[in-house]
Amino acid sequence: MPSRRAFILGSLATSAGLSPAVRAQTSPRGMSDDSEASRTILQLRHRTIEVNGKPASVFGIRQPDGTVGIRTAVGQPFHVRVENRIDQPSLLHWHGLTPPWQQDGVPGTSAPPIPPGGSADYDFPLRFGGTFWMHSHQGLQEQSLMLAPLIIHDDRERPDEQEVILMLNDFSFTPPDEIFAGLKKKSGSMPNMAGRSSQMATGMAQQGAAAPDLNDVKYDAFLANDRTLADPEVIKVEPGGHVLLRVINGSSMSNYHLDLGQLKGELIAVDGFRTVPMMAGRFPIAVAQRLDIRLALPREPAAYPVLAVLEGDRRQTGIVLATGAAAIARIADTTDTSSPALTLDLERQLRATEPLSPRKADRVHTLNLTGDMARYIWSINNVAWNKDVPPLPIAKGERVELVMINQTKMPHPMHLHGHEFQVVEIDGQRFAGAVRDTVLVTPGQRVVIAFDANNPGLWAFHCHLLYHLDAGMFTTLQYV
Ligand SMILES: [Cu+2]
Repeated sequence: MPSRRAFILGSLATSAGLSPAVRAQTSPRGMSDDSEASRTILQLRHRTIEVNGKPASVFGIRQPDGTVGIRTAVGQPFHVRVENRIDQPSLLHWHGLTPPWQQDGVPGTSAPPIPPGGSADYDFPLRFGGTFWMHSHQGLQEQSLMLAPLIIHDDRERPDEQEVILMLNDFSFTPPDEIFAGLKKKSGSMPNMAGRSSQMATGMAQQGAAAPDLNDVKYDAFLANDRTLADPEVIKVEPGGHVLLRVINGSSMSNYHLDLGQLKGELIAVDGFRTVPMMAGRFPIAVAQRLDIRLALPREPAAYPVLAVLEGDRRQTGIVLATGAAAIARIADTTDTSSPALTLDLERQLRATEPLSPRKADRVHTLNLTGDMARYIWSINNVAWNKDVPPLPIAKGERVELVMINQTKMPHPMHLHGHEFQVVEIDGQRFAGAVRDTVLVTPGQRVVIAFDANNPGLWAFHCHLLYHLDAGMFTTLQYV
């Protein structure tokens, strides 16, 4: 068993209203006071932001001094206490990290949720640096912004580089459970979904067939660091300076094209893992993915919008990088023309700088991504997940390949917990692609990922579109 001296003890903390006692109960045994003093506290809280001129009740993850999320460094232990200060159970998943499975934060799979007033402790080593994030895996809390950046600094950073974090979110004033109920109720009858129900009967999508279905939730706003383009965050940068832009797509359902405008950026990592650098002005980013992009700013004072355009749509959000006293022009929240759907063109070109060692797969699981739009049921191999679905068997030490075949007309960003994987094949073409934790599988296409079974336990594998996940596009893998 991996080190687990202080994993989730949420179940012990069920006596609500007794936070000091709960804290005492959850303190790991045998740990010194020094060690406890160095523990980073994350508080799950209610907060209010303003969206489209109206107050919006959302969640937030803050340290006691107000710091959002966590910035730490490789070599530091991940030594964290999560305190639940909201009025409902919650549990955080450390997206992209490889903790012991009991600390992975998936309710019902890794650990019970933390009750209101309770807390849970996390202790594990950080194996690698990069741009990661944390989000609730409890119910639909992620839609209400129970999420935050999780940045692990390492030696790829340059001393003269200014770090800029761009967190993207989709936002609705409709409560998430009503959004979900609406999707279930309306999916067969909405005018713009005419014909969907018959087409979506399992497995009808084919490569090159009709246009994909995109954006099945109609959002009120798209946020960049909690703000819209009506009042975007303006970040001061140095003329001629260097920026490391860490983009996190924390949206529940929305994929984007990141648009650097007149700048070009050097993509150096995806999902935290280094890739052979690539210069471009536009990059696709699917739900839950991250992009690390280096920018070299021109010497003239100017304002540089960094925008994210919703795929298949005209709506956009973003931030502004401003040098000196540059005037900031108002940026429209729609573009002139609709953007295309995300493709796998960039994914095919990405190459990991530290690929998995070449090896034949010891085990292959084929996972058809399936769905029934009429009933809004999403599934894997036509099984919508429930507690009776057995975990996919694998064994410790194996090289495992997961073959994902998207038989639906929607794109699915598929996420494996607890392991980094490598993209090794798209539509029959083998290559040593990016190492990452979330890969988009577009309609009709086949994507193969490989990983080493080096972190035993019970692990989630699922579509990261929140309502697809909740509707059943989820399964587990298990080994000891
Ligand atoms: Cu999906």
